[in-house]
Amino acid sequence: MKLTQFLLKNSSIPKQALVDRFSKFSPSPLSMKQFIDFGSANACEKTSFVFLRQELPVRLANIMKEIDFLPDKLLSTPSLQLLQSWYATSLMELVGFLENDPDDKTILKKFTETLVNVRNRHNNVVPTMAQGVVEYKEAFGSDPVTNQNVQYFLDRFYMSRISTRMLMNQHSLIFDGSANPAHPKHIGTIDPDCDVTEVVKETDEWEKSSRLCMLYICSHVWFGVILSCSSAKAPDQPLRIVYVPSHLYHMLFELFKNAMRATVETHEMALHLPPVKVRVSLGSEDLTIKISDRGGGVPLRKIERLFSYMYSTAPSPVDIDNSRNAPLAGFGYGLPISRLYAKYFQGDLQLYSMEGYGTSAVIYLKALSSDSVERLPVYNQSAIRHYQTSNEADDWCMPSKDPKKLGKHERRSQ
Ligand code: W6P
Repeated sequence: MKLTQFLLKNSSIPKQALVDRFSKFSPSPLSMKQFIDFGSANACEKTSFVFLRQELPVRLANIMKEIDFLPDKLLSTPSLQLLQSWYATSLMELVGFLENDPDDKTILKKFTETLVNVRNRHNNVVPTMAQGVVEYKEAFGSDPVTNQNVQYFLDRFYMSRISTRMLMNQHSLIFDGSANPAHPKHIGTIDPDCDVTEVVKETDEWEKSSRLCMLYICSHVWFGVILSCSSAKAPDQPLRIVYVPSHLYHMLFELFKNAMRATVETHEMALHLPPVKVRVSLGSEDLTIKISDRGGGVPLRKIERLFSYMYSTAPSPVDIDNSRNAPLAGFGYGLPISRLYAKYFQGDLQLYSMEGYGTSAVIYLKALSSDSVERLPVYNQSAIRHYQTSNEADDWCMPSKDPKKLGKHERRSQ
């Protein structure tokens, strides 16, 4: 009997033993070069299989350990129970391949099928987790400390998910035997010559033709996107990097959506909307994309919230009542997850806003494939410390809400 079947049938072997065993390994981040090597001339399905049957359980087990640190009241929600069962099942299915012969072609085929199964099983992880957070928030509220913990966890949890999906997609796309006819040069999801400017144009086209065309037509207002490119070394050349176009598209789409929404909402009566300006620049280290709108901006105090998982799920009734005055309510997970995509290969996504004027969203990507290495969470003592010490009081003074109390120097107990 195979180990998987054995484990599935014998609850006497606790799955916890597997989680413990594989969480002791640190995940091994791959560079773009390694991703490309797995799928190039020297592509070897056997090597990829031997790597993944160990690495995927390691990445799953590392994050499963962190799930255990969530508040009990969140863990006990049906959403989190379901989600944990998906992780446990997938871990067991993958571990089942550890004792198989890598030279057996049928095993390799079965492994690819399993990867597709695992990926599909986890398709709804993001909304399921979000549902759990909503349920928790409705029942127990959302204090700053919980928000901070949930933020720390979900950034790591979703980053882990992005990474395992990347691994599974690469293997299944490269070794399913058929090249990508639309993009013969792509290696799985990676474009070794990703023309960033082209992806910007595609995103803009899509955004205009779908979501906002109603607005354009109804209000007879036109607004455009002005795109400029610059490269220090090779002016007028396409700006190319090794990248995953779908990740770039995801980030750009989210930022365009927000920029256009802000523009339309702050210029409702205007005949001409100020254009969204995009600048792409390739330097020796960074490929930077700046998307600037004149949509009225966001006060600094509220910027962090745009990235908050807890404050952006299910707007409270107050937000709904104020929705006319709160154009930026209900952002969902778009921004925080876009930032994770940027960070996944050592980039970043930042917002610079001037309240009363507009906002610039900047995506930083690594220009060199040798710098593009996966950024992965690891379950270790420092991670544990994060979950255990965040109940301490803040070490910065609270500004007094009531100026009359100034000078009384009350000590607030936290
Ligand atoms: C805004 C708020 C925002 C978020 C992200 C990107 C652009 C913008 N513009 O007003």
